[in-house]
Amino acid sequence: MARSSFVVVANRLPVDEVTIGERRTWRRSPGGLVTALHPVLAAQHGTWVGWSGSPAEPGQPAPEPFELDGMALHPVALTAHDVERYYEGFSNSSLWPLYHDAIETPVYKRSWWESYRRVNQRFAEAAAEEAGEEATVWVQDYQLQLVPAMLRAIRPDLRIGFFLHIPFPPVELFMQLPRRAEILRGLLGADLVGFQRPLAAQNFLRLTRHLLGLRPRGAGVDQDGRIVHAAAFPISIDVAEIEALASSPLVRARAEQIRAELGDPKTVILGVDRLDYTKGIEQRLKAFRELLSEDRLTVPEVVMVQVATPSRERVEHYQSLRVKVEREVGRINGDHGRVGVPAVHYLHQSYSRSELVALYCAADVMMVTPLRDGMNLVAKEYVAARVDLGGALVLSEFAGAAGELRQAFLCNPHDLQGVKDALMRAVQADQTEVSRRMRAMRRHLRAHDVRHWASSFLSALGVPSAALPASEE
Ligand code: GDG
Repeated sequence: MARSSFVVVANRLPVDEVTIGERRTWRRSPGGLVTALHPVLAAQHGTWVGWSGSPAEPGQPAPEPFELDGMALHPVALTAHDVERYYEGFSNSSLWPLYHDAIETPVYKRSWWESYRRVNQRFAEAAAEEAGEEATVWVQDYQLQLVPAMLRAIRPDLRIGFFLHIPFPPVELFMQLPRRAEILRGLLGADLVGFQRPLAAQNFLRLTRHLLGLRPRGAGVDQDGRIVHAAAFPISIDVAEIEALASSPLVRARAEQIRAELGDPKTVILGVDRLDYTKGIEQRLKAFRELLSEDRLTVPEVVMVQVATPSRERVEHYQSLRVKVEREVGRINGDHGRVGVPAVHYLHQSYSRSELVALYCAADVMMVTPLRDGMNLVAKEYVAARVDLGGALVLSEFAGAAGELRQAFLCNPHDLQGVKDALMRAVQADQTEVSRRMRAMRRHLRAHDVRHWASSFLSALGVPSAALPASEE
C-alpha cells in the first residue's frame, strides 16, 4: 500500500538491533543523516527504507515494517551472500576505491555486479511500495546508484533525489568501471543529483557528455526530455548536539582526565578515523615519526592519540592497512616511547559520542589528513566541539571540508614535508592565532549545520519550504 509523501532510501536503516533482557528490539542509531532527516520524516509521516544490519537466511522474508520515534522503517533483507557481493564486493572493493582516486586498486568481479543490480532492484521495489502518489524519494550514496532509474521505471510520478556522500571521480577514472554506462543511467533517473563539492558535480555532467553523448547545459542535462540537475550540497553535522556535549561538565571533566592520563603533556595531537586507507593515517604517523627523529618534537612533551575505529574488517584492503598502520605505530613507540609513556596511543576501538567529544576537547592539534574524502565530518565535529576557541586543525586539501574550513592549517597529504610543516605550524601557533582561526571556522559551521544541508537539498528538489527542517541558527 503506497502511503508516505517522503521516503528516504539508504543502505542502512538508522537503527541498531539491541537485546534488552530477553527481548530483541530496535534503538535509533546516532548519526548525522538521521538527525537531519528525522524532523522531515516525523513531520510528513515519512518512511526510511534500508537494511537492518544483520544478514537474513536465504529465503527468509525481511522483518515487517515498524515505527520508531515517529518514523516508519521498512527493512530490506540482505543475505550473507548479498552482503559479501553487493556490499563488501561491488560497493566497497570496486566503487569505494575507484571513487577515491583508486588509492587502492579497485577489484571488479562480474558476480558482484549481478548482486549489486539485484539488491538495488530490491531497494527500488521497497521504495515504490512505500511512496504515495507524487511523493518525494531521497536515495543515499554509492551503494544504491541504480535505484533512481529503477524506481522511475516503476513509478514515473515520483520526485527523486540522489545524494552521493563520497567523491565523484574524474571522467578518466570513472571510465575504468566495467558497467559504467549502467551506473550513469541509474543516477540519471533522479531529478536532482547532489554531491559534496562543485567539482564532483562537474565531473558528473562532463561524464554524461563523454559516455552517453548528452548535452549538459549549466547545472543540468536533458535526459529523454527531462532535466536532471546536478549541484553541490556540502553535508554537515548536528552542531548544537556537539556544542551541548562539549559544554557539559561531565565531558569537560573527562577531557581534563584524559590529559592527566596521558601524563599532562604540553601538546596532545589527535586523529580519529574509521580504519580506512582513504584517511591518510599512515602518512600522518610517518610525519610524526620524522619530526620525533629530527627532535623537532619530543616525547613526553608531545604525545599522539590515534583512534582507528574498526571498519569493513572482512575486506582485504582493510586487513592489509591494519597491518601497515600497526607496524608503523610499533616502530614509533619502539624508537621514541619511554617506559609508561608511549609516543602514540593507538586505539583500535569504537567510542561513545561523549568520549569522542572529550577527546576533541583534550586535543591541542587535530590531524585530519585523508588522501581523498567526500567531506570528513570529524574535522567539522572538532571545530564544533571547540566552544573554548582552543585547538588547531590540520586539514588535508583533499577532504571536501577544506572547501569550507579555510582557516585550518591546510596541507597536501601526499607531500610528507608539507604535512610536517603544517603540523609544526599548528603545534607552534600562539593562542591568538589559534582562536582567530577557530572563531572563523565556527562562524561558518554554525550557519551551515546538517539541517541547513537537508533543507538546501530538498528545496532544490522542489519540496515546499513548510516541510523542511529548520536550521538551529
Ligand atoms: C562518509 C564519507 C562524508 C568515528 N569513530 C567513531 C565514531 N565516528 C564517527 C565520527 C563521524 C563519522 O563516524 C565518520 O564520518 P566521516 O565523514 O569522517 O567519514 P566516513 O565514515 O568515511 O563517511 C565522508 C560522510 O560519509 C558523510 O557524508 O563526510 O567523506 O567518506 O561522525 O564522529 N562515532 C562513534 N564512535 C567512534 O569510535 N560514536
